[in-house]
Amino acid sequence: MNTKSHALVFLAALCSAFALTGCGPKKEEATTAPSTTEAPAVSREVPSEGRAVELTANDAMKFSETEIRAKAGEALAVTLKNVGTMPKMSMGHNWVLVEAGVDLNVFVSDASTSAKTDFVPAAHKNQIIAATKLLGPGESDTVRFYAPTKPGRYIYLCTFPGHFQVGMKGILVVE
Ligand SMILES: [Cu+2]
Repeated sequence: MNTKSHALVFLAALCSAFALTGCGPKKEEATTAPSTTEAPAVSREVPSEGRAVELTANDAMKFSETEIRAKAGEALAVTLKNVGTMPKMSMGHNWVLVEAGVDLNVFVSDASTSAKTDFVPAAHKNQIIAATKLLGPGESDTVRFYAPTKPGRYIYLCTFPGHFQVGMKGILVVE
């Protein structure tokens, strides 16, 4: 009798411990549904909507579009979809638009050591106009931003180590 009630007390304690540590439903990451987020390392004004521009990235380390045209100051909503099948750890992709005049060698070198921030170099955040999340196979992300007000050619790239060097880049032409 005594043992039994002890067991019950123990069980009750165990249950409340679980309740405290949280056994509730876990938040699941959507892997296929497009998500709209603000850029991870950018603190700029974000338009509530923008002209949709869609690109894909693949296992061959190429963007489907290597040139995007926009009007100065235009609100854009760029969606990148990773249509590859290789794991994110070895073949992740993102889309990062940088300011004109940035030393890309330094930028890319710093990006390659920024694994903790998904290869978006925090030290260069002021040079980043927009950036999607780092995407695994089948994932997509949309980033909204205002195109620069100054006409010119702005480089975008994937900052996953080695991808820029093999040509995973393009140009936003602001007119
Ligand atoms: Cu890439």
